[in-house]
Amino acid sequence: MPELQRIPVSAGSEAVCDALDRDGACIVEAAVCAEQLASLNQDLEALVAASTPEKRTPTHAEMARFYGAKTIRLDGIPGKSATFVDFMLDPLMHKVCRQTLLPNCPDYLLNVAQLIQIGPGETAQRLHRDEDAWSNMPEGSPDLSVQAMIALTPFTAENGATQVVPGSHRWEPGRKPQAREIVQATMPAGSAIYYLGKTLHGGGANVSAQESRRGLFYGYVLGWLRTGENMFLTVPIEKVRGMPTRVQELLGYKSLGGVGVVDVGSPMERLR
Ligand SMILES: O=C(O)CCC(=O)C(=O)O
Ligand SMILES: [Fe+2]
Repeated sequence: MPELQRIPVSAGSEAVCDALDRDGACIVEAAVCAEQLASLNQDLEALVAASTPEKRTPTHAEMARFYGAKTIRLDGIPGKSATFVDFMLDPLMHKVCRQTLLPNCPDYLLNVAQLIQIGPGETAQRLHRDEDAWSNMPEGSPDLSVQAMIALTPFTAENGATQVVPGSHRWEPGRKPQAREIVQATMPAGSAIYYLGKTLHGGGANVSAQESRRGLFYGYVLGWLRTGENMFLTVPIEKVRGMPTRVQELLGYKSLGGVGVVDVGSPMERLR
């Protein structure tokens, strides 16, 4: 039975990078301190309470299934939690990004920062690689992304702890995991699972009667995974609203699967 290495945050980035290199994932114990944990939950509590899975705007059925029927997702967390903005400067993730991403880019960018609350009755998310968001990358491409899922509430086998397939970051294309190769990232609130964009994983099923599992999912990508010009800032949105649909799409207001989303759905909603 494979296992995820559990690394105390005090062990530092080398231990984390070694585990990521070997297993593609590891658990960092107490990745956020008790005060930050309380404060992250406090910043986001009211927004979660005001949200439901139906409030999202996925572009098509497959994305809706991927995001979950009983799962609340809030994106754009830096605009919603001042604590998260502070936490973005926490050195551990940056040391990991330096080692994993900087060999292939001059700097990296925040790729996603999303609260994911899996409610009772949710089924397991399909196992996937986050890098598959950029489909058609040639085999042997460098690591495109690094991410962490911080447990904001305890992650248990019953409430939907993330499922992970250790070692799958090195698998040949098409290899399917056996049940015995899948482990769950059970951990107390405040711990986090770090994983590479090439590692197979997915949200777990929540079979509990009434316990929601709340996680904060964030990560970084190679900084050149973007357009040359930043059209969102160079072309005022009020002008974009009056442009032909195809032009709006070409300016970036069309999401491609999970890439370029707003409220985990189409940015076109912002133009209506
Ligand atoms: O909720 C989780 O545990 C994982 C979610 C995930 O992998 C994703 O949405 O890409
Ligand atoms: Fe994922």
